Formats: sequence, C-alpha cells, structure tokens
Amino acid sequence: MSALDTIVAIATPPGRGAIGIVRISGPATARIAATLLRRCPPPRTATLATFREADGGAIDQGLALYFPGPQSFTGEDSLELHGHGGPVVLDALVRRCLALGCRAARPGEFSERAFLNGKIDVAQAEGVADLIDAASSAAARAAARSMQGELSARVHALQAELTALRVRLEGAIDFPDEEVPLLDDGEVATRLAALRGSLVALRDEAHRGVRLVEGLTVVIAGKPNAGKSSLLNRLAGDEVAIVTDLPGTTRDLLRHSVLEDGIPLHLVDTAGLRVAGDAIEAEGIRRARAAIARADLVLYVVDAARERAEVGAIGTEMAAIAPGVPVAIVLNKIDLLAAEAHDDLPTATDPPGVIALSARTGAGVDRLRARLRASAGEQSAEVSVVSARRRHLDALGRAGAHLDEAERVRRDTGAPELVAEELRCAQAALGEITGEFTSDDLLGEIFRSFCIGK
Ligand SMILES: Nc1nc2c(ncn2[C@@H]2O[C@H](COP(=O)(O)OP(=O)(O)OP(=O)(O)O)[C@@H](O)[C@H]2O)c(=O)[nH]1
Ligand SMILES: [Mg+2]
Repeated sequence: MSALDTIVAIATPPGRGAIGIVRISGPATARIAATLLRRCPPPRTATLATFREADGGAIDQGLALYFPGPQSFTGEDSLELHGHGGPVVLDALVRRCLALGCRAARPGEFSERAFLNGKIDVAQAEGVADLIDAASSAAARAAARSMQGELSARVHALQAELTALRVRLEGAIDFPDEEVPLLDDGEVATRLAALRGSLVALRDEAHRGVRLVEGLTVVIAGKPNAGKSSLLNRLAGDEVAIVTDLPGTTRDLLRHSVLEDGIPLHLVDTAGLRVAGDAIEAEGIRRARAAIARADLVLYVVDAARERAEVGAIGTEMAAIAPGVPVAIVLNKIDLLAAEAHDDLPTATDPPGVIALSARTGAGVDRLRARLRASAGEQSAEVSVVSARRRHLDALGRAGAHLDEAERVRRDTGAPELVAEELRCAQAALGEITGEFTSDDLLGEIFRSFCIGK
C-alpha cells in the first residue's frame, strides 16, 4: 500500500437512502476539495457545498466536512461528502473523485490507515467491525467496549506487568553476584501466579465475547428415546430430525443453527448414549462423545417419566466425557406426568439448574431459551464482556502456555534467563492482539474482512 494514495469510497450501504456519504482520505484531499467544491471547507465545520462535475455542473448539493490530519479518523487529511443517498448520484461523485486523482479504497482501508497512523490498534478496529456486524444488543455493547479500547487496555496492563517482571529477572541475569537471592524469594513466583490468574480471567471474558459473535455450540445428549431429536425440532421450529419411538433412531450427528435473540446457536443432535447394538450405532456414540467434549454447553435430556432416578448421576457421567463443559439437565416429557406434578417442577430433590419441559407440547421451552441466552453471554455482557475473536483467544492461549512454561522453568531450573525468555514470548503473543507484533499478511487479512468505506 502506498501511503501517498488518496482513497475514496462510498461509506453508506448500497441502495437508496435519505443521505449517502462519500469518504476521501489522503494527501490530495485538500486539492480535490478545492476543485470539487470550488474551495476547501474550513476544518471540522459542516459546510453546505455544491459537488461539481468537470464542466462546473452540479452532481449534487450537500454537506462537506473537512478534517485535516492528524485530527481525523485515519490520521490523514480527509473529507466527507454528505449528499443524497441514491446509487447513481453517489457513483457519479465517486467517479469524479477518481478522475481528480483518487484511487478506489479497498475494504477496510480507512481503518487500516487509522491503524498505521497510530489512531487505533487492531483490536479496536476489530471492535468497530464487530459493532457494525453485531446481531444482538449484547454483542453491540461488547463490541463498543472493544472499540473504545477496553480489550487493548487489559492487554496492555498484562504487558506492563510482564515487562516489570522481566526487568526484575533480567536484573538478576546482569548482576548474578548481588546479595539478594532474586529467584528464591517467592516474589517472582507470586507475581507469576498473579499474571497467570489475570490472563485466565481475560481469556474467559474473551471467550464469552467470541461466543456473542460466533455463537454457542449446544450439544443435545442423553439416553436413547429421551426426546433429544424432538427437542432439536422444537428449538429449530422445524422437523429437522427424524423422531420415532424406537430407541436408537439417531445415529449420526445432526447440526442445525438458529438465532436466539440475535445470538447464533449451533445445535447438535446426537445418538443416544448406551451400549451400542451394532457397528453403526457404536460409531454414532463415539461421535456423540466427541461432540460433547467440544461443546460450549451440553443439554442432557432425561425422560421425566422413566429416568428421574438417574438425574443425580448425570453430572459425574458428563464430567468423565467432557471435564469442564457446562451441562444443563433437561427433564423432558413432563406432559406424561400427572397434571399437578407439572407446576412444581423441578422439585427440591432435582439438582440445581434442571429445566423441566415438554418437547412435544412446548411447555417450559421458554425457560430453556432463557438459559441458552444466559449461556451465550447475554447476562454477563451486562457486567463487562469485551467483544473478541478466535485469533484473540488463540493469542491469549499461547501467552498462557508461555506463562505456564515460565512457571515450570522457574520451579525446575530457577534460571532467570529461561524464565525471562518465556515471558518475552508471552509478551509477543499478547502483542498480536493489538497489532504490535502482527505480520503484514495477518493485518491484510484482518482489514480485508471489513467492508468497503470503513
Ligand atoms: N409425550 C412426550 N413424548 C415425547 C416428548 N419428546 C419426545 N417424545 C417421544 O419420545 C420418542 C423418542 O423421541 P426422539 O426425539 O426420537 O428421542 P431421541 O432421544 O432423539 O431418541 P434416539 O435418537 O433414539 O436416541 C418419540 O416417540 C417422541 O415422540 C415429550 O415431550 N412428550
Ligand atoms: Mg434422536
């Protein structure tokens, strides 16, 4: 990319609208404004202007806003032309700018320039993109936080801690004969432990942020005939899966995505867990267990009429298959229970969090939906979730692995230079989030996923 180019793009969505905005950024902005509008408008002042063709004729009339660099979004001289939002008139305006020496902007190029000029970091730019793409108010709130630099600030705080600890360790390397036993005093161990704790906390929060954007993988599991496929159909609002009264109906994984309040839920129906009857079912059960292990949430479906007694053992059974994966127990087929039993379900003897419902009648399904929304992070977004992406989680994961390794090296060898080296690697991994240590290829990839004019 040449920083000398002046770029132009329509910044409003395609189609007709009351207002359409064309954005220009780069060193030739003032010159182009002087020709297009007859004079460059005063800085940061909305100015009524006629946008003119080469022959002096009017393309449109509207507001012109001139932002001299560096006090602009991109950090360069830039101009916004607010005209009428018709595709033909906006195209004519862009064509005129191209004739005056602009180049058509690539997707995300305005944001990329803002990054290159130090106006925002990559995590903030991604926050802008996520805010525009947000499908729920929770996702929008989280994206706004990242856009305003909350994720970046958390990363910077961790990096500052890492730097301080490295200085301490590198002091020990440079002055090995100092009296203070630098690595035995427990201080390094304590600070390392605190760092690991902060990193895990940030990673959890980032994970919730990713789920707001990417959605939640919800695996429906349970014994054969419990009503798993019926529940999938109920949540999907469609006959997605085959339902029969034969145990062992579902053998393969069946995936279906739905939007719950704007949050994508990726539902996975599975084969009933039991001792398999044949090779096909055995493979289905193997796949079911693998899906459970990768789930963000498992809905364990129980036939309320026949399997109530087994509810207590489910937690242990699931923990063996998928340690750490949250499980919600769904007591299904409550329509088969005596009418008076419905009202006080779940009862005090059920484990906490049990959701009683009927996949057949739909009774109680709203409670399940509320639980799904909560799991998708909607509730925690009230507190403070930042929007995040897989690549952030990845970087946080690698930083965490280096900190674990630093702790292991500290314990086993006590060699400050080895610990310091792991801290340096952790720091580099964190730097990828904000773009400090990100390769040009990755940067290009990130910004290309943005829309044109942003
Ligand atoms: N009365 C009643 N029957 C239900 C309910 N949910 C499912 N069933 C019935 O239970 C039987 C099994 O339902 P499925 O949805 O196929 O159960 P599954 O857990 O997917 O079974 P497999 O795929 O064999 O493991 C069918 O006859 C369903 O009609 C319910 O809420 N109430
Ligand atoms: Mg089934």
